[in-house]
Amino acid sequence: MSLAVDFGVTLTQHVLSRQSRFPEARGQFSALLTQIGVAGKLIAAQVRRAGLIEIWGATGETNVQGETVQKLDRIANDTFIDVLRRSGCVAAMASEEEHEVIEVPPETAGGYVVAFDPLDGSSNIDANVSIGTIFAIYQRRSEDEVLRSDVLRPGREQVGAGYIIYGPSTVLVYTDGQTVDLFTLDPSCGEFFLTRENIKMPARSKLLSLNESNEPYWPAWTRPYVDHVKSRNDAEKRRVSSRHIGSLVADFHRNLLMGGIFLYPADARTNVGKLRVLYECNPLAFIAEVAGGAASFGQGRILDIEPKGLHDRTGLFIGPAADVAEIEEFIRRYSA
Ligand code: FDP
Repeated sequence: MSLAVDFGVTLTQHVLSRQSRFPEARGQFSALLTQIGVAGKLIAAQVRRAGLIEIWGATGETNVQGETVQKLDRIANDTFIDVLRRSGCVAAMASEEEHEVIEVPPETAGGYVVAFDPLDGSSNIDANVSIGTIFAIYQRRSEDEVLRSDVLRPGREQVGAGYIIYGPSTVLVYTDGQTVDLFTLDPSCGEFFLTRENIKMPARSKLLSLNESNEPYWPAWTRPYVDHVKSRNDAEKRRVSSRHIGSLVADFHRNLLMGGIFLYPADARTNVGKLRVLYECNPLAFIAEVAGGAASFGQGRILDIEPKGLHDRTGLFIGPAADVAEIEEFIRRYSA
């Protein structure tokens, strides 16, 4: 009789089992996801110790977007870059924290390109609120030197995407374009185990996530849409509750599991929106679509945006497909 405890399937076992479905696969995608898991564990360890070793707070610098850089932003960025650079799987990276494309020397370059936000929701760090790393994976296009077109491409070309949330537990969610699967870190043995398979987004929203204090800057359709959602009443049994953390990745994760719509419209302050196409919107949009949901910039799919710059921004509406379609309808009606 075996006395081994069955902890279940690890992240590496799961990605390797997927790889066996593709006879031509060389194992590099599986290795890359395993390495992303390693980076996630290293970042999670730092996040957990942050208060103890005084790495809360700002570095005193601002990043390429003019935002305050938190010490943990810098640590997460450097950790992710270091692990992926040594992985042998990656030719180039784009990070929220870096001006330019990060190239990997040809001797150690691999077949993938990764765009990432090392620590999303960083204005929440000092309050011990959930934050996370978001990543998008593309197959390298160029053969010799890395080109900007390896990185500046529409999200529909992603071959994988995911995020790691550092919350009450550390979870890693990823899609390979077939299913969305969730792994939870067991801190006692330092391993991610599969805890939810083939996640599907609930068909209609029960939750509404947006920053309502931006109302003075909203485009004309937003207030009527929000009123319309709030007017779903008890008689319809579809009352909606407000849930907004202010960490996109954590808001998205909760909405994915529980059914919610997240909105961040392009508003009068910039006319282009706040959230970044390459490493925030694209990976979450890919996950949303594979889970049966949708993501729009108002006039079309997030995944069809052709980015011009590494740090391009957009409006984002992401959640159940019916709710995203309803927002697009409001936008059409108010711009006619
Ligand atoms: P943060 O500025 O704290 O890093 O894009 C980053 C982001 O957080 C998202 O995670 C979050 O949803 C959004 O910005 C919050 O912006 P507002 O404060 O303007 O609502």
